Parts: sequence; structure tokens; C-alpha cells
Amino acid sequence: MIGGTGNNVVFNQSGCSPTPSWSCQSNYLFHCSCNSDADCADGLFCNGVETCVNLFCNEALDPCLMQGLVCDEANSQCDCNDFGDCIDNDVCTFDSCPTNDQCVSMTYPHGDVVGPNGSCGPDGSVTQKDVDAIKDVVFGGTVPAGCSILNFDIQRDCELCQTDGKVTVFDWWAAIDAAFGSPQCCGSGGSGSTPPGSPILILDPTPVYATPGGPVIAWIVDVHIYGYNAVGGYQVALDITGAQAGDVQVTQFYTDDTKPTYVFAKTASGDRAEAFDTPTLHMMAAKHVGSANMRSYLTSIRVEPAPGAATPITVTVGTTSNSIFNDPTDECAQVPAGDQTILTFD
Ligand SMILES: [Ca+2]
Ligand SMILES: [Ca+2]
Ligand SMILES: [Ca+2]
Repeated sequence: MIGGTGNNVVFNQSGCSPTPSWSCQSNYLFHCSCNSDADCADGLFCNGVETCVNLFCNEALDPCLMQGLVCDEANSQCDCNDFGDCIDNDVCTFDSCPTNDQCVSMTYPHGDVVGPNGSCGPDGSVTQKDVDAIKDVVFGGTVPAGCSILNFDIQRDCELCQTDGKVTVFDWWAAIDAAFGSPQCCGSGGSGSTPPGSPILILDPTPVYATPGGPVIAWIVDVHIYGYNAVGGYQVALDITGAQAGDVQVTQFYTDDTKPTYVFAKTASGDRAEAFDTPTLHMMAAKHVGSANMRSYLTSIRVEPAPGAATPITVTVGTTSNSIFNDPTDECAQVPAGDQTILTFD
């Protein structure tokens, strides 16, 4: 507090007690002394609470800075800028900044993130609109105007009822559970107790020929699951290695739910499945509502050379550790990367 607006702030040695301390600035000897924190206080909220340390006043910091909020001197409070400033990591409250002033955290039905027209914020019930809004974010879309993406983080991967700072299929699945009357969090549901087992994934490739006996122009790779007690939802993630970048492409990523071994074959109503396919991530996610029916087939990809790529080409398709399963009570297991299959194009 060099400058002396507080109490008992002096600029000469006589004010120092018990021992004078000096500093040299611009050819003058200054001593700014204090005996208590109160001597240093300047009455302003937004530059923090000054303290007296070793007879010198220490400036403090903006009290709102660490919280990412904006200091409001007139009201001696920290104000929010947007909904993201207000996220409290409690999945049972919807956090907002309605007037760019104080954060508001309101209890809501778990997963109720949008209104009937898809606008940001709870409307009192979890419907398909809420499910779709979260799903859109999971698969690369944007949140409704005003919302923070973290408003859609309503569950932790593989663990119920906590946030984890990201919006994944688990958040989407939680909204489906809530919309279909089985909310898993916030007093209206509970965590599962079924051990998830130790699932493994098996890749089953089938060649596609240009003509009978002709060259292989594509491969269909089916993905099967074994060793899991009951599937409530799954996310299968694959990677392709071994070719020059761009030499092969995934031309289809789908689930053939007419296969008799399809994991949800017997009670298909209520299924939700989405493919998420980018140059670096090939992922299928599905969620089943209702009783589980353990079968083995999950999903398929079709892989073929990119137009103009020189053949022959050999690549490896493998499962990655981003593959995750949960059972009907949302107990879940991450599947270690495992099976690989080698594909050759003539
Ligand atoms: Ca919250
Ligand atoms: Ca809603
Ligand atoms: Ca999450």
C-alpha cells in the first residue's frame, strides 16, 4: 500500500515498530508500516483483503478471479458471465446464470436439460427432447443457446450420479433412463448391483468380392461380444492401422438388427443406436430400454480402399479401450483393447 490511503500508513522511519524496515525506490527511502490487517484495508471488495505482513501491507487479489467470475464492486459480490461459470458438479441441480449476476442452482428431474421446443433449461419433465439434446452433443452437435456444454454432463462414465466434465454416451444413456421412467440419480433411482462380467470383443471379417472368385474389394467386419452377463448399452470403438493414411476408408458403420444374434434382437423396441464415424474414431453406441436379452452380435463396419488407392493394401482393424458396456442397471465395464483382424485388398 505504498501511497498511503489506509490507516496508520507512514512514509518515514518513525512509524515503524518494533523494527524499522526500509526499501529504496526512485531515490527515496520509503517505509510503509502497519501493525494489523486493518491498517491496510482500503475498503474495496474487488482488490481483495489486504494483510499486514512483517510491517508491510500486502496487496490481495481479485476475490472472484480464481472462481472464474467477474467482480461486482457495487454489490461486493462475484458475478457470473454465463451458465458455465455456475456448474457446481452436482448432477441433481441445473446451474444457470439467468441475469448475468448471481448463479442459480435449481433442483430438477435428472436429465431435464431443455424445454419442449429444445430451448436451454429444465421444464419439469424428461422427454425425448432432453434425450435428443444430449445425444446431439455426444455426437458432435452444439448445445442450445445459453446452455453450457457442462449442463449436459449429468453422469460420470461407468459411475453413477457424478459429473466428469464431459458429455458421452453415459450422459445420453442417463437421459434415456430418465425419459423412460427409470431415472438413475437424484432420489428417484439407484445404482445397479449386477456384476458386469468380463466382456471380450471378437472381430469376424467377411470378404466382399467384385465378382464370384474375383478380387476382394471390401471387408465387412462384424463385432461380437462374449462373457457379459447382460447388456443394457454399449459403445464399440475400433481403429484401423497399417495402411498409408487415406488408403482405406470406412464406408459403412451400422448395426444390422435383423440378425438373429443381435444383442437386443428379441425386444428391439426402445433401442437407440448411433454411429459416430470420423477419420480417427469409428464408434457405435447403443442403448436398450427394457429387459436385457443377451446375444452376441453388436455392430458391423464395411472397409474398402479409397478411390484411386494403389492395391494391394493390408490393414489391421482392432478394438480399442474406448469400448464400454453397461448392464441394465448401468453397472459398466471398459473392455481392454484386444482382438485384431488383418484385412487384405487385392
Ligand atoms: Ca449442478
Ligand atoms: Ca425437459
Ligand atoms: Ca458425463
